[in-house]
Amino acid sequence: MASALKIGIVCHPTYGGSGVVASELALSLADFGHCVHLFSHEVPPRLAMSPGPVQMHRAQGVPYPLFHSTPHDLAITSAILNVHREIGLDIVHAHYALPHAVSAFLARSAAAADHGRPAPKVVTTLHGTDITLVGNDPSYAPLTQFVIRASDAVTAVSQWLANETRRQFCLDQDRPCLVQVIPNFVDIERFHPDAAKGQPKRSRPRAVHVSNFRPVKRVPWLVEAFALALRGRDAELVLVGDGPDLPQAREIAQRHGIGDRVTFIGERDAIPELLAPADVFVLASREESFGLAALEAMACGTPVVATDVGGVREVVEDGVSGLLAARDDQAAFASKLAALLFGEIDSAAMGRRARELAVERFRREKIVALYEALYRGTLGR
Ligand code: GMT
Repeated sequence: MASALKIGIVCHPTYGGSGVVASELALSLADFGHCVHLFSHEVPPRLAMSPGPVQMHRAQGVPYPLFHSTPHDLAITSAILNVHREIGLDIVHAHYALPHAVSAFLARSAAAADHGRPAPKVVTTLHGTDITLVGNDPSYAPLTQFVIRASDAVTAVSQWLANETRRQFCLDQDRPCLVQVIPNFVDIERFHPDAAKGQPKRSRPRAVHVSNFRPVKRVPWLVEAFALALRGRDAELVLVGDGPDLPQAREIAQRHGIGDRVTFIGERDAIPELLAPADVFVLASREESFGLAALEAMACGTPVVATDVGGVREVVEDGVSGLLAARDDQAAFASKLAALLFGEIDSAAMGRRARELAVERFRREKIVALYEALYRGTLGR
């Protein structure tokens, strides 16, 4: 049997996206017998929900009057180094390039300078805005490029993101950087159509959306599209999450006279129970490298209506597991949404196909094995 690895995972403690992927990966690797330590400035919600044997290191740093803000990334670097000195980490896996790949790189450099046990290898997983909105800002771009090149292995969550990374950061022909695609994954037992079982029957069709309501998710645009889809018919839109665009989205619902059909229920842990009974999951992002919430909906047997941006088409197959609309075509988005809400297209049949595709392509065991193989390949064992 292959030996167990000692793995450090560094991530943002976010409700969605990279925080979910990193936490689920940590828990799965621990289930598979590896020794896993997770580093973040807070306990990520997905980790907090699980009794799994991952060792959590909450590294926040201390505030000091000279600091503009508390450099928690330096505290994370120190925490990684402490664990490495104690047990000898094989791998430090950074999720989201900044600041985590920098923390991992510094910890590797410091460990090498110890001249004790071998320094850990650094694996960096790119998630999306760490390349597109944050990483390529001129104030961060040189460092983003450096840590991508300095990592022992780099992965991206979609082919689209891998291409974007190469286009924006790997321009030097003499020093090519390899970016391997390892897509996100879903726990198909927890995210299951049965999560809808036992819930009271609804009187009207329902669309559901889950996000962090940042401008890139275009939640106000989505509420407008829902208003367009209704055209006098009755349906509801349930919005799960919180973030800066929530007040504007609420105001738009009121302005369109659909305040009683749009519900803002805030951040929830019961995501499968919210996704499974819905007729359609909606995602109207301006850009999206993958769309993890869409995959979770598919696993619950709920078809997706989404904007055709970034890596979304690698997750949602247009006409099979959902329907895609051009990014700024609100009328097309609305009519595809209406087709699934009001029975022009059989939402249950499309949902069944969505579930099959989620199981076939993105189930947890299949994708976690790819990470395991990458770690072993990087370590040469
Ligand atoms: O990059 C972000 O916007 C944040 C990130 C996160 O941490 O929530 O989301 C990204 O990573 C997710 C997990 O890999 C992907 O499913 C999302 O598509 C991606 N978001 C964007 O590209 C906007």
